[in-house]
Amino acid sequence: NAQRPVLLWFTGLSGSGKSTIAGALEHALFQQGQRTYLLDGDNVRHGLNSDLGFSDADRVENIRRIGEVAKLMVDAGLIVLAAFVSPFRADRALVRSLLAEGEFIEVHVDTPLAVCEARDPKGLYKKARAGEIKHFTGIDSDYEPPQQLEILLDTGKHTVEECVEQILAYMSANGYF
Ligand code: GGZ
Repeated sequence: NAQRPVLLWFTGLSGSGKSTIAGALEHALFQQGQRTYLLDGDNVRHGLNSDLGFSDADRVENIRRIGEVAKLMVDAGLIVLAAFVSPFRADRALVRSLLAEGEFIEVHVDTPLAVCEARDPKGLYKKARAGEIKHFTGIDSDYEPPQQLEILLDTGKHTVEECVEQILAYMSANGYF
């Protein structure tokens, strides 16, 4: 029952639940004995990409580097989970193109802006509305929803646990474990 290495790419707005769902999925995979690694802003933007901000050009470079690192981890045999806003379609397509067929699963955490803004767990939307943060995704910077995707998570209708179950079902049905 060996695992098949893959990159699960979570895209969605700030506050959409990407990291929460990816973290819960990683926990479930760990319980099954799978070897995983979770890449997110907390372990990438403070280190590898600490020289990058949130201009369009910096986001492009952020995603490019993460894609290259994730590819190395997939080559090492891991199930890699990446949770980044990754607002631009072309950047997600570039990461997809780095990986072999079936090694990239794009997951859209499709939480409406109004819901993310109402949650505002870090108070960032409030600051963005006040003009204290510039280029904030959904406010004054674009988010391009996926057209090419493997999994759509309707977080308005489903709990975190149900979203995790949906992803596990996809992975099982497609022979990842
Ligand atoms: C979007 C921003 C911004 C701006 C800071 N726009 O909810 P969070 O806090 O924890 O997740 C967001 C995170 C986005 O970093 P990513 O590396 O995922 O972005 S990208 O893929 O676009 O490169 C948010 C915080 O950083 N944050 N400023 N202007 N999110």
